[in-house]
Amino acid sequence: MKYNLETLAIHAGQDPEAMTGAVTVPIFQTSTYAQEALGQPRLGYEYSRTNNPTRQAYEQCLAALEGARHGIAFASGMATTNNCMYLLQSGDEVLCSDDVYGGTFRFFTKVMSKFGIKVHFVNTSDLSQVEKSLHPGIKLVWLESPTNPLLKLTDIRAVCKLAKANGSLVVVDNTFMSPAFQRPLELGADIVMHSATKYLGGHSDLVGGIMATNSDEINETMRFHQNAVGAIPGPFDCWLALRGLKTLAVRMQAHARNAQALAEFLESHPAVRQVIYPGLASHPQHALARTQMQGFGGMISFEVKGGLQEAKTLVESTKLFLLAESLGGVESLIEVPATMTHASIPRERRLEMGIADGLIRISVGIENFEDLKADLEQALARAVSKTFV
Ligand code: P1T
Repeated sequence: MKYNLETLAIHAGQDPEAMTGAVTVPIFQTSTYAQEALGQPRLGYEYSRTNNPTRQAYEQCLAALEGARHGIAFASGMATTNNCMYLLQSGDEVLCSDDVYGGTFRFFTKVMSKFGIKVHFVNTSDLSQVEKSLHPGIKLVWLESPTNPLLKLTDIRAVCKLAKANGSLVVVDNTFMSPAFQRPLELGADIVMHSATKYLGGHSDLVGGIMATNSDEINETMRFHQNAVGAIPGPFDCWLALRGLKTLAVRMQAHARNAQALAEFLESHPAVRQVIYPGLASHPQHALARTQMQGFGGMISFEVKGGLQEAKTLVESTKLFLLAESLGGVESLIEVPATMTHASIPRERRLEMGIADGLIRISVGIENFEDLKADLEQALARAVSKTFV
């Protein structure tokens, strides 16, 4: 029987526990497992870095949601990115979307460069640039779509075709969409990865990462490195993530409903210069968003009239929108990428890419829409002087 995402989120990998029938997967908070005899573990569990039943349930569930055969969990989104790099050899090259999470940019430029991996940052929204930049040395293409924080989209299916012809693997960071709204493996990607800290966990109470693939070969290599390198999540964090997954579909609908209405409100506000949200007709890739994604997500970026000072006043004036890094939790958050999540990108490069000093990013939570709108309304009034309105 083939089940739909909402059902898989609640049942995949989550049969009642064998001994007691517990309907919720228990937290197997153990580092090791007693063996029947020398070299004979009971059910294949030997040591929790290698395998743990709570982690396994979470990995199986996320894999099912992404339509994948395999899921592999890590201690954070960055640990997942790091482990994907173990698929490469020194001397290999990577083509990466130019607008990515600041930590991803920092990792590629400051860490991987020391190990002989060269990363080329390209506007992957422009297929001709991807085509021009691919060459036999590029072994891996790293896509973020929508990007963080400019919400640029990449035509994943088209880039996968180009990459395949070049013999390159494609990894898609699906953090902003979650499998509820976008399934990159179905579009041809080899690996889909997440910061599980965000929508998968959904409650801002854990840090985690996870990837999924249909390739047995990739699974074997990555699982070997999961154990050999050891950046694994603990059983309690896996349990929290699994608990989060159960409500992923309903949460994503609520995030997207609020975000669409807030984006429209912001776009019509006289103090707002520009709003970026894939669900707006004004988004340059709105048509692609409609075909590639099943929802537009909960992230909005916008600029208020004025500059950094107005942005600062605004983010310090909201009461429900908490001034904090991160995203994807049930509560609404607000931040300034230039000085927070993307501060690790040099200013000239940021400006060149369109991340203005005063750009504001909001992660729209699932609170009442009217309350969220009123909060932004009062903060906008405080931030932007009448001369700009
Ligand atoms: O924080 P961590 O779980 O290690 O995930 C890193 C990461 C990877 N990919 C994307 C698209 C991300 O947004 C992140 C983390 N991002 C934030 C903390 C942020 O506020 O944007």
